[in-house]
Amino acid sequence: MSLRHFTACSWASAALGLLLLVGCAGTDGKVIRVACVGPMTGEQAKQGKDMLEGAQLAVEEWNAKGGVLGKKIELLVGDDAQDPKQANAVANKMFTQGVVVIDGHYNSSCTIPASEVYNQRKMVCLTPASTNPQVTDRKYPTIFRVCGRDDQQGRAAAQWIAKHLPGARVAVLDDKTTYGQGLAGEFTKSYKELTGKEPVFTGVVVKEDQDHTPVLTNMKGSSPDIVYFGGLYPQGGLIVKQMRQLGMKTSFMSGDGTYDPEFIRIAGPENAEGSYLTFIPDQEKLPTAKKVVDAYKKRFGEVGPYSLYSYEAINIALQGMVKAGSEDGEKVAQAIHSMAFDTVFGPMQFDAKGDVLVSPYVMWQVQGGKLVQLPADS
Ligand code: ABU
Repeated sequence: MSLRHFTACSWASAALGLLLLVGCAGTDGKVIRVACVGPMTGEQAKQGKDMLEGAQLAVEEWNAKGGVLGKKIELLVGDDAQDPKQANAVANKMFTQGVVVIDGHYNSSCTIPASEVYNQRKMVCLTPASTNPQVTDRKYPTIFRVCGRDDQQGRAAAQWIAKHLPGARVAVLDDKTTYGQGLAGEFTKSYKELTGKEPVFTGVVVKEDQDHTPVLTNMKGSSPDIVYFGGLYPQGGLIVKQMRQLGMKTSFMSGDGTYDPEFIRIAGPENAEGSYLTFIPDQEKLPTAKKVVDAYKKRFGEVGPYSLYSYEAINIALQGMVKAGSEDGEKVAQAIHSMAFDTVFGPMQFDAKGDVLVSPYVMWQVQGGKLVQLPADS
């Protein structure tokens, strides 16, 4: 497999220590280019690495079987640095490179603007991780989402609180990002519907800040029993750490963007203990995933939250290409819409918007310094 990496502005050494080799020319027609695009550098680089490893595994498997349409698959890597403008630039750069399939992005705030480019250029894009509803609500025919949506996971969190902590005083924080604000909004909407109550406090953290104690001090004055956070693990970890430094015993709940062992490391295991996070059921325990999980661990080590979604984003796109018998983005997308896929997550099909038909969310909790899936009835 040939692996290439660029940033939008300049060729540079890659996040994973890979060297850049690509010029500005498109493919010579002898290979099919696909790209994994996400935050390969910066505080979310762990997510980019997870996505890339999943994509690498899938491409290696396809190439071992002879590739697609008689051609080898070439995997390019794009770093959007979690920045919407950079995401847009990388999207355009991928088009000029002759890339026909995008596995990305991670951040909804990147996938949404970049998918304007992919839609215009008729490139197939499957995001493995962007959960904001807008990604697919625009109904662009070549844009797909392999994971679930924030209206689903926000509601799952609110249902859990309504059932298990009915008398709790609930605060809501978000990080003002497309994802964080959207998720907190979906949670709040469902929480109000289900309980008839308002949050006792709402506030925002500035993603770029390291010190969230001003807003947490304000929140402390409302004496919340639990805070729901719309945002990602770097900020989630700091919020929990700083709540404990302020002497707050307030429980913490968040979503898939905080679901990562890095959350526990940043917060500190004692501080994170008991925190709740919504995510899918344990993917490593799925019988359908065993072979791929074993291969992934042997090749890369621990499976990340979105490693396998990235793996399947590539597989689905290439199966669509085989069925279409063409690299044409519109034809591949039509094929994907018409197909049922056997994936590591089980059977997968897409609705007219490009969302998966089934996307379960369950509650996880930090117990003994690890993420543990709670039983369905707990
Ligand atoms: N769903 C978590 C990844 C972040 C995002 O959707 O923006």
